[in-house]
Amino acid sequence: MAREKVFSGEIEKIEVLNSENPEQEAPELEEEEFQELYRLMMLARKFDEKAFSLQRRGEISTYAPHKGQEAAQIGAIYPLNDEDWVVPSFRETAAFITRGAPLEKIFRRWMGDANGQKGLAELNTLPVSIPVGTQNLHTAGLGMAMSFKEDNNIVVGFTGDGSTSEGDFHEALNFAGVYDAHSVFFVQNNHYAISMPFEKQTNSDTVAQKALAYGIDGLQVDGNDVLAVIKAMREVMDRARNGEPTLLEAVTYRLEDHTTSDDSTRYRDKEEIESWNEHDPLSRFKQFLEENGMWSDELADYEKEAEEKIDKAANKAMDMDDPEFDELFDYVYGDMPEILEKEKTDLRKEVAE
Ligand SMILES: Cc1ncc(C[n+]2csc(CCOP(=O)(O)OP(=O)(O)O)c2C)c(N)n1
Repeated sequence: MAREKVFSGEIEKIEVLNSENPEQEAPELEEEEFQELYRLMMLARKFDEKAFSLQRRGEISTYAPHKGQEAAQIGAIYPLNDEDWVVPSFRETAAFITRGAPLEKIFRRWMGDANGQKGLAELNTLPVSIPVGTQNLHTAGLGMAMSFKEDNNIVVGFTGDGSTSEGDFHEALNFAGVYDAHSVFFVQNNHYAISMPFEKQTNSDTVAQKALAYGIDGLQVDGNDVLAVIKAMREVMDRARNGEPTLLEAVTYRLEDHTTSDDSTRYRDKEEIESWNEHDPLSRFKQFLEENGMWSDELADYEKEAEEKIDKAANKAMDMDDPEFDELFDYVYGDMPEILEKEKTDLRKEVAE
């Protein structure tokens, strides 16, 4: 019986900070850019803390924290051009901040006001997708359009490890490969889909290797290392601009509960969280700045400044009038069914009261 090897593949991982491999260097950035990255990470962390407390006070009904995932999200957005597109899922607050969405609007969205999503088109950013994995089709579709138009732009779409078990994810990767989409599928593997650990989610060792089945590139990166993420992004963006899509897996960890409605102590132990706290993306990056002579008194003071900025934005959001609810109903059907029309009227009445 004749037998020959018809396929083989491997997946590489990019790391920069605390790497034992001295050959791995930081991406080329100006000193101010390194410092700006730290400020963005601190601002995103403070947003998270504030949103949590607003939820506890009843100003926000549910919030999905990103603590621990700042490096992944900020590193994915930072290297993009304004003309590139961003497709978020639901945990991407740090990404929205980096893309330049006004803080008060982000708060407003978490408060349930559709006005919080207005104006995103100017930032070439799609609205949040809550149904898990569906946004991967948007990432594929936008990337295919870029390929058909033969332009030089790319799209970065966020998705979680849990979403990689959804059919949409696989359809998206398949189409992206077949049509040379300018797409980067950015998976934040934060180790859990609510209470489902990664080991039970899939029998694959990595998410990135799933790319190989679709004939696209797969790469893994330390997602708690903002410099590694920027390096990986620069590499895969260059390829995506030329019609070579990538599945980029950022290995990270959700340091908080899944949402404010979750209690993660019921499915993971303290030791695990503590061990990931030691890889906190903020403290790792701070250490890098200190070791490379880029830490300053101003940066040390920024924590307070960030808190003030966030408080101001939250107050502004709470002062805003006229929340938009109609759009919850308006774009679901071409012709709105009666039952939905009634729900819309009822909600309007309830809100007015
Ligand atoms: C289609 C669909 N099924 C189930 C849910 C409920 N749900 C919300 S988040 C979530 C887990 C998603 O996990 P992952 O993709 O790893 O993203 P993470 O929450 O970790 O950021 C689930 C099952 C949903 N929103 N949509």
